[in-house]
Amino acid sequence: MVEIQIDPAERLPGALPGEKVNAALAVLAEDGVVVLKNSADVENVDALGHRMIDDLARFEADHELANNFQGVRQPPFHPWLFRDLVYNEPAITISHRILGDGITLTSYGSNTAFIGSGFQKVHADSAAPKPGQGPCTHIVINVPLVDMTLENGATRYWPGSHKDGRIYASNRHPTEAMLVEQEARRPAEQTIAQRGDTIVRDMRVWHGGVPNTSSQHRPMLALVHANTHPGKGTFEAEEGSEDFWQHSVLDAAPLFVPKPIDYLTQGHSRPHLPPPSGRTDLPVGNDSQREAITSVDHARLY
Ligand SMILES: O=C(O)CCC(=O)C(=O)O
Repeated sequence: MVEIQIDPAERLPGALPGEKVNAALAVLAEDGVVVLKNSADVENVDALGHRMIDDLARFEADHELANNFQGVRQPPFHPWLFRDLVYNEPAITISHRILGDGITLTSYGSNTAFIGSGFQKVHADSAAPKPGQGPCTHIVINVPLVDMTLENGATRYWPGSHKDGRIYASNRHPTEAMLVEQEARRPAEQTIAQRGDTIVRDMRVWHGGVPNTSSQHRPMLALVHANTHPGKGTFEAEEGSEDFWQHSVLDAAPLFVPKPIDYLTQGHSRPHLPPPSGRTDLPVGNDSQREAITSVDHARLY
């Protein structure tokens, strides 16, 4: 996995030097994944990471830890919203260059490899773009909240698999034969990364969670950038945090929920709205939310 070192001064808006932007773009075009080393403040990572580990301990005292890899979500309210984690400037500079103007943050979720978790089915999170949709439609910024190691389940991915056009919106799982072919072309790697790093991934890349054999849960933020404006309400945030979800390049589409928000029982960060009456075949939410949600519908991948 290719790593690009980010100096603290380069974390400011627009401060990433052109040669590092170009290097990251070249790696994303070739591999589909790049790590921006030291691009976020470790103190903020640890503050949120400790809070999530505490939340998980409280939650699992009287709940089953199911829904592996979507995990238990991070608190979407102050003081747990950190600018350099949610709006990581080096990562935004790169996704903006690929996705173009008019990009939207459509989720504020997490993937947690629980202790003892197994393999997740290999999948891509998005399909090939249609003509006119640009080189790709979705990029995810993963922020590890603990160091990601072979033992605790650093995500497995197949470099270059985003160039294989045989993934469709209706079925984002490569077949066994496709995996054998891809493995021969370029074998799988794992996202070994440290606290303070951000992992930028073209969401067409084939990937999947792997077992966490360590004694600690492995939380990781998942921030989806889309090249569309899907309308408001693609993820839940608590009322009172409205001021936070503003950025000059990356629009955001939260549904603001009255306090106290029930963030621990959600799948990813999707709204908790009931389906329209009589319909059980559709994801929750209204029409525009459903459209946004189904375009990156992690829940259907399991
Ligand atoms: O948690 C992981 O390691 C991978 C999960 C993931 O990327 C996904 O569910 O799309």
